[in-house]
Amino acid sequence: MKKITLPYHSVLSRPTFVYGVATSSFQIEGDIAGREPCIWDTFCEQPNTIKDNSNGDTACDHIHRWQDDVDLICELGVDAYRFSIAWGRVIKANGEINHTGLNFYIKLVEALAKRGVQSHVTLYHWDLPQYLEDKGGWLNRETAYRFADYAGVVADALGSKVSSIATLNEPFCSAYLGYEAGIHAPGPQPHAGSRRKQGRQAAHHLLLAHGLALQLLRQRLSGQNAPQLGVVLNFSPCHPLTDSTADREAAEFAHQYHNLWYLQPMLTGTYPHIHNQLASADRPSIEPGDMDIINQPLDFLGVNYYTRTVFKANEQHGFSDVPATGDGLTTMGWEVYAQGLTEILLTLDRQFDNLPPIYITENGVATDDVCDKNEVNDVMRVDYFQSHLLAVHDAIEQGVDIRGYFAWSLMDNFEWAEGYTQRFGIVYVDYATQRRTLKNSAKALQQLFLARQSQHHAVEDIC
Ligand code: IFM
Repeated sequence: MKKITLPYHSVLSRPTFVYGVATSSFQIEGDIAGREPCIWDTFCEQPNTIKDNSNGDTACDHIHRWQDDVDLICELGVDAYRFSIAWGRVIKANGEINHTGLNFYIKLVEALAKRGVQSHVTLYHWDLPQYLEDKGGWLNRETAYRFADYAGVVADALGSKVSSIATLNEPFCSAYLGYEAGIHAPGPQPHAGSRRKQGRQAAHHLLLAHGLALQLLRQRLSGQNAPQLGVVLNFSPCHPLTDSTADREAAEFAHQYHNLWYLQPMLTGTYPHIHNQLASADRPSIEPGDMDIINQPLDFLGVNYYTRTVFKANEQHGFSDVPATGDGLTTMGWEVYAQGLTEILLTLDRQFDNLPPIYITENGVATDDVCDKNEVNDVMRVDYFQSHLLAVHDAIEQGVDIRGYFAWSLMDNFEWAEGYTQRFGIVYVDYATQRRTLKNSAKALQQLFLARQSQHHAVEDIC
């Protein structure tokens, strides 16, 4: 079986570097009866939205199997587990708290803590309650205020028990894929302006939600047990297809549109300058004071990285992406491009002098896994983790402050518009029986984590 090895002097080998695995609520929980329906339940019911016509009704049935899943997480030897809370499992349509739902997360966090595993919580990983979508969803400014209310409830219940709270996961996907490209829930809305306008408006309200929630979390959670507060964003280096000026400008436009549109307002209170190049009808409505609310201090930035993106000029939209070709693509059709992780980390580090410490909050690959006699030999995933961990090492060596790494994902799960056709897990899920099997990549990571722990204990003994 292939192993993952790290340079032995690396920060990545130190006990203070946090290793974990990640999931999200809608992708694994199931149990729709225990929560309010969300935009993904509605989206899955529409024809031609999900590749295999599936939904999240059962997913990995984590709600019923969470104790076994906690055992699995602990068996891996991780320091931390990153998961999200389903807003609609915690706040009912009438605004009351769903105590059964909230207790589920409290029990989960307590069970992890008992076994020495940190909880890293994300408040919003795309499952907006349908009752809020019915009032306009992220196109309605009020949703941002409801998000802050929800954040307050989670802060009171869990704030002192978790290591970190991230407001949003990948608002790019919620805004751009959801409203602008229309391939994710809820899809573009009739009578709400151009798609670009909808995408930009949704993004602005997500940013506002982030700022309002952070202000409130910061007020309520201080002192010794206060968790680190931050956000999780996805990044992909944007490369031009050719060296032509038009393609290079297209790649720069895409970089600002996709990578900087969220981080820059959070860190500086300003949108990237292509904001001014957009037609005025496509720009988001911004109220006085919004940018100051969005610009809150961050304790950490979560970076999700999967691949790079190549762009070419497109007269109508300014840029269009060029699908990857060639050998060695993942089953998502994505190129394996580990050096892109070092590149984007350095780019951000050089651009923002107030960049907070970074956690790699997602990194992983979908492959064609087959479970044969209880073995899944996912060599490509082992290689992927190996090369991307070395890319993190390179970024650290060049001065980027990176504190942890979370593999995406703990287990195979509902991959949004791809349904269950894509397997990102380090644990194989047989959906017919819900049986979990450690893939060889899980065993390789396990060896790495356990060896690091025993090294640490050995040093402690000597001291
Ligand atoms: O599965 C998703 C996750 O929900 C968000 N980041 C990207 C992953 C892989 O597409």
